[in-house]
Amino acid sequence: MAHSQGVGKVLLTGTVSDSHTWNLVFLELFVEELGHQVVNLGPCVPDDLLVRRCRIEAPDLVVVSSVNGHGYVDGLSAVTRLRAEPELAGVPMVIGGKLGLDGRDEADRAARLRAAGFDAVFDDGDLLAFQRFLADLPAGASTMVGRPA
Ligand code: B12
Repeated sequence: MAHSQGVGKVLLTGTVSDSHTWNLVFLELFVEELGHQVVNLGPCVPDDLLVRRCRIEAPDLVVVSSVNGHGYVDGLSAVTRLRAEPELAGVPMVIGGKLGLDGRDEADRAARLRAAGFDAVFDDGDLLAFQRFLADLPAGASTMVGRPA
């Protein structure tokens, strides 16, 4: 597999209601294989904890994974909370996995997730598209205040 240039630190997280873990293990290995450093917060991460860890870790990218069918609702809550913090408003953030239960209104829900602040939505967990997104992300893309040069 061709390695993209590392973007730096990737913060990987499950959503607040989602207890699945193998998706996170897989993604951690996948992203590391592409040359990036990964901080894996694990499953069932509340929005406040995500915000706290973003402040501490200063990630270059936040990756949200959800497969339990509540990804749209949980993801909307997480991105709204993160974007409300001025110093985190510019951190690139993506979501993917199996985001809904019924497969209805997927395009509409993905558009709402983007409108709320996600930079990309990978429903059905499109790993090739995700790999392309990582390769295209400029190093130090985040605009966090206080980030070392
Ligand atoms: C194992 C499993 C469990 C185990 C989890 C154990 C563990 N430690 O993780 C247990 C038994 C605990 C469990 C519980 C539940 N589960 Co479950 N589970 C599964 C199962 C069989 C496999 C999941 C797995 O580990 N896959 C292996 C990993 C590596 O693959 P993955 O999860 O698909 O992730 C891949 C992609 O989605 C993608 N991806 C994921 N996230 C992201 C993010 C980005 C950015 C990108 C690009 C890609 C990406 O990359 C991954 C690798 O390819 C699936 C069915 C299936 N065959 O997929 C159901 C499944 C995920 N579970 C399901 C459900 C509904 C539940 C429960 C709600 C059941 C219940 N009523 O209690 C609970 C969830 C409770 C909760 N609070 O979250 C549903 C979800 C339905 C949906 N989304 O439409 C599924 C699909 C089963 C089904 N067909 O109904 N589950």
